[in-house]
Amino acid sequence: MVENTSELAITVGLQLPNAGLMEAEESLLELRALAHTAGASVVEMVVQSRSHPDTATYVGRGKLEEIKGLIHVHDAPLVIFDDELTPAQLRNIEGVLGVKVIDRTQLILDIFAQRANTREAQLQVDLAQLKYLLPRLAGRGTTLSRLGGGIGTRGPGETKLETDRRRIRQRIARLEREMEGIRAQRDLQRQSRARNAVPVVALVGYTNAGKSTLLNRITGADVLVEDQLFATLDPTIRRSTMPSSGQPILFVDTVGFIRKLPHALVAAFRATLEEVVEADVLVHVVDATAYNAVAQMSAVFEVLEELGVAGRPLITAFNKVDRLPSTVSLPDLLAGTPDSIAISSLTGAGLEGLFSAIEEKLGEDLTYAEYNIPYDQAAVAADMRAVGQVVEEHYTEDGICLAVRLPSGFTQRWAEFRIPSSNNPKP
Ligand SMILES: Nc1nc2c(ncn2[C@@H]2O[C@H](COP(=O)(O)OP(=O)(O)OP(=O)(O)O)[C@@H](O)[C@H]2O)c(=O)[nH]1
Ligand SMILES: [Mg+2]
Repeated sequence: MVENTSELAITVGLQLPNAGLMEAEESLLELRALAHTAGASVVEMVVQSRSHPDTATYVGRGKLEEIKGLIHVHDAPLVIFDDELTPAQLRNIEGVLGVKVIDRTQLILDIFAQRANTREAQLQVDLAQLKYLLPRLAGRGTTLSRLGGGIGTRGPGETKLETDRRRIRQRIARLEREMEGIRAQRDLQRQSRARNAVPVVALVGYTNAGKSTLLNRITGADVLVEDQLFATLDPTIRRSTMPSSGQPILFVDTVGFIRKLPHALVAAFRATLEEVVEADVLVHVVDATAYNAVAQMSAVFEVLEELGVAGRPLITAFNKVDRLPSTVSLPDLLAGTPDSIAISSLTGAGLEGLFSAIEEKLGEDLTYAEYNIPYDQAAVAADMRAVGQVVEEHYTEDGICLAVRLPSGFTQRWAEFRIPSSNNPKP
């Protein structure tokens, strides 16, 4: 859905005191890549060094006049700011510049809108867009007429975003109800997976790190792989088996993260990201060839924290080592990150190492307990034997008595069968 004729755009960012010029430039380069993904062509990148963003206009007034001049020089109809603007900033800047102004959040939302091609993804993006739009409607009577086309105006399944507050609220409520239905459906699927007692490994990481390539490589899946930001929006779950034990295992590929990922989007994608939240182990896929790999890693951790899974067992997989530039020291990367390994999803190098690391992580947090399982639920005992390490097993009048070490994800699941005070770890 990318336009044939790309919109010319000027990007604007700030260099704040606690950030180096490098960081500001990296952020703008990434903004340029995002703009390109959305179908814009960046003709000029403006950076201003400031102690803090101007509350009224983000950059200073003088800078704004300078940008106005650049708009004239390039005949550029679009200006993109590198941070989320407040409703007031957006209004003021549009007033001065007189062209379409969007911020990083809107740009990311726009890319998601272009790429959403399942009902669930569309719902989630719609919801995020409407929530972004709602507080920004006031006083934009004239500029709203521009919601006719181009970047920042696309909504999935809609030709035109609603402009009336009351109707937007109604639509948000309706979408939230519909999301609730999808969430319930996903819950059921997860519960059935849980009953099947298969551990889940989620692939997480920065956009374009190679998560989908890794999933395809491991499971023979057929997920779209592209040298583009946000190729994947919908989670894909595929079954594989541990090469050593034959133990079944599920891999989940999901949406990539990025710096300054809009909160509205994280919130809206909650249903999708539940798959990550429920995972037993996270594999953090890092593009080791990225010039800003370390910054990308911390951006990923920020989102993991927001999802409440920062403490989950995690393996870092430095990917794309088949084409590592000479400037990157792999030993340094590995030494600086606990539980990390080097892989190439493209060539398959290092994948046995990845599997053993996963196996180790899954086994690390085994919790010992004793369970009494009624005979009419013998399937539960079979599941326990499959995922855990049985220490002792005998049959009583009431049922099957199992002393077993289970991965922590499973202890909660079978808590109803646990024999009270049987949690003292056995030597
Ligand atoms: N050289 C090399 N390229 C790789 C490797 N893994 C992935 N790539 C390339 O990196 C690009 C992004 O790969 P994807 O698998 O789509 O990345 P992703 O993490 O799923 O990206 P999003 O879905 O956008 O979050 C593609 O062009 C892949 O071919 C690798 O090990 N080596
Ligand atoms: Mg992907």
